[in-house]
Amino acid sequence: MEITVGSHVWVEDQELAWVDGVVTSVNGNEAEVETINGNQVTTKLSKLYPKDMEAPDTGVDDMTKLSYLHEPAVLHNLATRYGIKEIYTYCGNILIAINPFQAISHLYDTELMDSYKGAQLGDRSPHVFAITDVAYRAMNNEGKSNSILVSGESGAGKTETTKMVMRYLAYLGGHAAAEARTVERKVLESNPVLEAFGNAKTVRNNNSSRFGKFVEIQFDACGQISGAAIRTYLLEKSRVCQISEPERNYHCFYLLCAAPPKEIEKYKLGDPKSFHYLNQSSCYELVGVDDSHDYLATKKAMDIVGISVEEQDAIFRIVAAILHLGNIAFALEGEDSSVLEDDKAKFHLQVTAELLMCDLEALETALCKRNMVTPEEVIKRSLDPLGAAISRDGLAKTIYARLFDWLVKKINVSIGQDPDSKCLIGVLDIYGFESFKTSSFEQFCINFTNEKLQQHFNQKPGGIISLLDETCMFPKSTHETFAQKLYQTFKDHKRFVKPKLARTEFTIVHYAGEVQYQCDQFLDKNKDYIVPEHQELLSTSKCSFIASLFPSLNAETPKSGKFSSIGSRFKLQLQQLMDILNSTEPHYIRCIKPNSDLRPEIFENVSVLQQLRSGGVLEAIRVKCEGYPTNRIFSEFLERFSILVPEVLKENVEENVACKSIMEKVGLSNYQIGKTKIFLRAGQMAELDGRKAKLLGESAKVIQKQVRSRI
Ligand code: AOV
Ligand code: MG
Repeated sequence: MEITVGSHVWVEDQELAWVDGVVTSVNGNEAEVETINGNQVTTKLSKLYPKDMEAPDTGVDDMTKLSYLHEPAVLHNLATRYGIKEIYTYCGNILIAINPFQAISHLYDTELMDSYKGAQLGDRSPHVFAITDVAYRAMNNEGKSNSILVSGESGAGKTETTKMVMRYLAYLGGHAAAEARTVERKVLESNPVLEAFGNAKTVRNNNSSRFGKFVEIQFDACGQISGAAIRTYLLEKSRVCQISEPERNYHCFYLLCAAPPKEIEKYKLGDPKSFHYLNQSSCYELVGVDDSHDYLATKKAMDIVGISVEEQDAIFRIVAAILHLGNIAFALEGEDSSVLEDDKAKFHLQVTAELLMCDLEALETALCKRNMVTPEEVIKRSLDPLGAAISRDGLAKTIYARLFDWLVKKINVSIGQDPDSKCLIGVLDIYGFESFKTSSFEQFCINFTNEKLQQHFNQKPGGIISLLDETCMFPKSTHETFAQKLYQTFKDHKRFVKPKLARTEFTIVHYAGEVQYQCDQFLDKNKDYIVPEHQELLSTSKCSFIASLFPSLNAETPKSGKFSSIGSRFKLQLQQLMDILNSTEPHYIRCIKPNSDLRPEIFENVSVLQQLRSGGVLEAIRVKCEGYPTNRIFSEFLERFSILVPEVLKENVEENVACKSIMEKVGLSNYQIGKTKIFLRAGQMAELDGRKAKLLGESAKVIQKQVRSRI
């Protein structure tokens, strides 16, 4: 479209990303624009985008309905809709969901579910229910597995969206008879259980998933839910022992500290502030969350998913034991040995042993000493206080990780698998892309997953994990030698950067932005290692539940003490996930976080745009642009443009013929006429609008002239 004086345009802006304005002068290939925020901007004509002055005030529910399909229009449309609490918008068949950070009334009511059942995509306003309905119908009609992939950065709303997908699937594939309804109830109630043990408050999200989750819902030939399998990916173990301001440890610890007095007494708990694993951060409570209520709710959910009262007791005994374990502090004795620091430490040692039902002395020895195996004999070597604390934290992390795995396994057994199911719908909810002040191995794995899903992975340095494994197996390695190897291997890779002056840091240019990783704990965190003494201690626990978490080693399980790589296993799991996903028909939901304050009604253009760009939404739009990005129903098209060829309306011709005459008159070709709509190439709509504006401008001048001449 020709941009002339008076054209309404979008121009780039540092603060707002794009701002609209009016062209006040054109000089060669430059234009001067007066923006609505009062600035005079001079810019290249090629950097201006036309603004659709006839765009509806309420936006359009599908980006493909935008008259001009370009970045500022997309952004403006989302902002407009967000302003009127329309959080969902289609971009073709991708659903964009912008986190409202507030409950929107009736958005997920049963009545609404009724109305989406069987409706075609686009018949009703955009919604997760609509996408899920499409997936469900496709599965039933074509007998093929489908999957719903929910992506977005941390706090964008993936987990909440996933829960709505699952709720709607339970509604569609649910059973009429109450006694048969247990399968779908178990599927839904697995969420609060896993969230209690696998979610925590982070800087980015008060309920951040610290594990990835793929739920495979199985259906029988009648389209009813007949089973489900939950797969989880790499729980962030380090959080159990180490948290930083203003984050929290896993929810379950706080829930238990807020349990009824009987439980508090039984587990010898008290103020969360008195526990080392919790008091490293001053955040204990979450706004809008009642931990004592959630404790009871979690237990109820555990009942539903089939975790017995005895098992629940053992689970919370372990949670309490971990808190006490964390309070066992050590002091230096002699030159390099350690002893319990004081009476307080002794008390916690005793409580830990009681709760874990293991021998007190054996526990102390397992924490403070290590067996050295020589060809001749086994020598007990003392650990210094730091070594003992590391040993203690290692034990806590191992117990917690095993507990989490047990929960997942138990839920799977309880829900049950349907071996006859031919079709399934997979729902993927991973941890979102994140970058912190200190980004370590966990962030690396999380971002690696996101890359893999974005399929930008090919351009990323492959082989970081193999290099890490190699380093881990070489006895003299340190994180410094690992960093050196990285620098050497990837020095020419365009997505790998060695920061200036860095000795143990490296930067990766991810699809969603640059992240600087600190190598210092990569080696330790990659080692899936259980100290043989810890294994021995817990496998002989008098609590059969605990002993079962540490089964005695046989030939099949890797030998304790031997290196097995967390990174490699994770990579393999991810590959398996990709294989499953590739065998399904995918549907995409893109969650967007509108602001980093987690507050309602704030829409930060720059950040949203960045997410749209990195998440491939704009890319998808560009692809669409290569075809026929814009379409209009004949009558709408005529209403807008018949002014260009007024005769067409008088001639009483067919609507499609009238549309053709308009295009011919303007000299546009390459468009398509459908049954009810005209399909336009990118820019054709703008061209038509330009002509119209010119015509209106000329007629305005004519009128002005006439008025003047009369004066
Ligand atoms: P995430 O799963 O994408 O982050 P969540 O689904 O946990 O993000 O959403 C974060 C918070 O945003 C929730 O706890 C809600 O308070 C709010 N929220 C999200 N979606 C909605 C909605 N549809 N309606 C109302 N509030 C919502 V992470 O797990 O951190 O990657 O790793
Ligand atoms: Mg989540």
